[in-house]
Amino acid sequence: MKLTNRRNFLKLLLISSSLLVLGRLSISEMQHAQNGLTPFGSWYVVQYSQIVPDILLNNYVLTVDGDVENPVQLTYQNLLNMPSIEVKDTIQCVSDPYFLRANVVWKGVPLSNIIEIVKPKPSVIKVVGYGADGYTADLPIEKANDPNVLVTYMADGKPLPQVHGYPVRLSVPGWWGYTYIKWLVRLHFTSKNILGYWESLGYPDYAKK
Ligand SMILES: Nc1nc2c(c(=O)[nH]1)N[C@H]1C(S)=C(S)[C@@H](COP(=O)(O)O)O[C@H]1N2
Ligand SMILES: [Mo]
Repeated sequence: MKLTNRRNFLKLLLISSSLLVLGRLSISEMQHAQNGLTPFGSWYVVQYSQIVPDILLNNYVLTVDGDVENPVQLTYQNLLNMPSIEVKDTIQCVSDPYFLRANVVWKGVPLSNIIEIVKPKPSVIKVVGYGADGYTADLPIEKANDPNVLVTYMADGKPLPQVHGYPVRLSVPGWWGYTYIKWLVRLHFTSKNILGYWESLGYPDYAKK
């Protein structure tokens, strides 16, 4: 092969192989890349046990109780009927070397709206959240009132993938991933200084990144 032919051949090879790579990206993945979002469903998974709860929508109930005037039990449909917002966010594990983070658009009900409904007593200092896997994390009441903290039921316009907390999780923009309780089933308002799972092991209770 002549040198120029060889160059052209190599060029062609390069072009066709990059086309192949492009061909593997779906349209939604390209849109994600444009938005700076992590391809849907391919972000990192961290959980403290082997259990991945399998929750049926019809059985789903979020219990909101504790030192409140008006405890409530919210079904999935109740949550869908409440005002919601979308927040673009980076979820990031506290032990992230570089890959335990993902850019996601969350959709859900601001926790502050639920706080208005249940009316915590003035003595309340914490909200302790429980996952169906037994996981817990706590939020100081000031952070719970942050309008971007969501009781989340969608990621990137789709229902949450099961490993990421289907059907409902908490998202806490600006704070470490361990506060983003997956498979969220209970929010307990308390006047005691209760610590969640990682918080009780020494991770910051005020989990600002
Ligand atoms: N129920 C439950 N929620 C949880 C956890 C868990 O073990 N159980 N792990 C937390 C931690 S440490 C992180 S970093 C994030 C990871 O969320 P992801 O798996 O959706 O990326 O979930 C948080 N929420
Ligand atoms: Mo984490």
